[in-house]
Amino acid sequence: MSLRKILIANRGEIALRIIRTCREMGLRTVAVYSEADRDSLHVRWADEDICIGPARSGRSYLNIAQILSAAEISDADAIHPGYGFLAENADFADLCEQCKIVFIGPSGKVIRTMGDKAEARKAMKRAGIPVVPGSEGIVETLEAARDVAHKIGFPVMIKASAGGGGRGMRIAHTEVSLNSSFASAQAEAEAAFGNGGVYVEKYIMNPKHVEVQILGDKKGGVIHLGERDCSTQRRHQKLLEESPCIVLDDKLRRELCDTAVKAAKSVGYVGAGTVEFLLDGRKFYFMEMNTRIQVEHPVTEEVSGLDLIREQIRLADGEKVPLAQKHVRLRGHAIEFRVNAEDPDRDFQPSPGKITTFHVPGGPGIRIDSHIYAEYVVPPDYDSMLAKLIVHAPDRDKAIARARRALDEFVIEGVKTTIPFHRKILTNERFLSGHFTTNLIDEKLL
Ligand code: MV4
Repeated sequence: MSLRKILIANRGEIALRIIRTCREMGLRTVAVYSEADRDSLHVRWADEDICIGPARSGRSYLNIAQILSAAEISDADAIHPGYGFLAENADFADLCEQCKIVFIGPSGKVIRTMGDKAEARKAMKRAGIPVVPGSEGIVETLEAARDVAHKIGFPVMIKASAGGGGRGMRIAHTEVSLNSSFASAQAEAEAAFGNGGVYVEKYIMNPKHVEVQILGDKKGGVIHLGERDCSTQRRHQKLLEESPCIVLDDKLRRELCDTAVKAAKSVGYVGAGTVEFLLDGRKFYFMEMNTRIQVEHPVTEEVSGLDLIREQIRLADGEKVPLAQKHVRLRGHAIEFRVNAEDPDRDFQPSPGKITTFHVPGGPGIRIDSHIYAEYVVPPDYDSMLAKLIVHAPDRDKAIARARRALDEFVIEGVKTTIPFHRKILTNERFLSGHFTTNLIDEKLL
């Protein structure tokens, strides 16, 4: 290992998660923090800490000059960006390289290609990866959008090329609705991303959202660590994720995972990444590639037995993938529940404030990744995730029983949380059957 000191350009549970692995690897850590995070555990746990600005993330956790200065001052040789903030900022990855600081993630070039969804679609199509029928790249005019729609048939989906996460996205069931939604998708994309480019795809009704975890090294080696089913979302926010996806049989799983490996190899992917697919019966289509460690990575850690942060650091340092594909063993079933400071009875409104009681579940097969503690004040400035509960058991039924037990033990007082909502999901018949799709929560079927 040529690295000695890692700066963590993030906060909250993921900053703690990265520090934990660094300590196990004997690496020194540098925390950066905003004025709102002075009392955070990541500041206390790191070997060194540097304040990088006020609460507003634009001036702290997204402030590239400030973070690179902190790395320079502390003599860090690498930066781990975590997820969110600068994790998928290609310019930041390039600047790290120019400053001779190792960016723990793929190259700026790969981040840039995958960040442009129309570009990514083109690159994948060229590599022989199945994509949803649709336009060749950006669609500039309503007339061109109509031509594509007539070729592939309605319903269609208009998507922002700079997007992801639902903004600048429209569904059109008819030509009349396409006429009005095309311009509004462009306008929303321009407002949200400063880039009004949109493309058109066939709208897949009731898909499953299944994603494959991959690891790639600098020698061109790529392996997968199985899939996660992330279909349980509300307004494009994931609520829980699980592995494996139980509607896949061995043959379909092999096809899906091999396709993800092929996709990663085609772009020379280095590091940990995720290839997202829409699954429609036995057909699957490439949707996006995430070039970061994801919130839900612990689900894959539990079934694979690997430490994905450790692997990210090793791969960034030029080492090979940790094992051959044939030696990857995926065991049992894992589910992650995101516990947010939100009020499920009030349309999931954020509920920041002081935590008065924090009692976490324990026992076999339970993992909690969290940065909060009793008396901690949840600031209103950042996302509302308080904790992740990850359960692991020999099969899905046992994982669900374990989750029910753990959610009953879990006590967080002082703020409203999504714990009661998770208890309710675990009584929903469609969820229990495994045959739920992305529409389960948004259509108020629950
Ligand atoms: C789709 C789709 C159906 N057909 N694309 C949502 C977020 C963005 N990354 C892409 N998304 C979708 N793209 C086609 N051609 C349905 C969705 C979608 C969705 C995807 C995953 C998880 C939840 C979702 C909820 C609504 C829509």
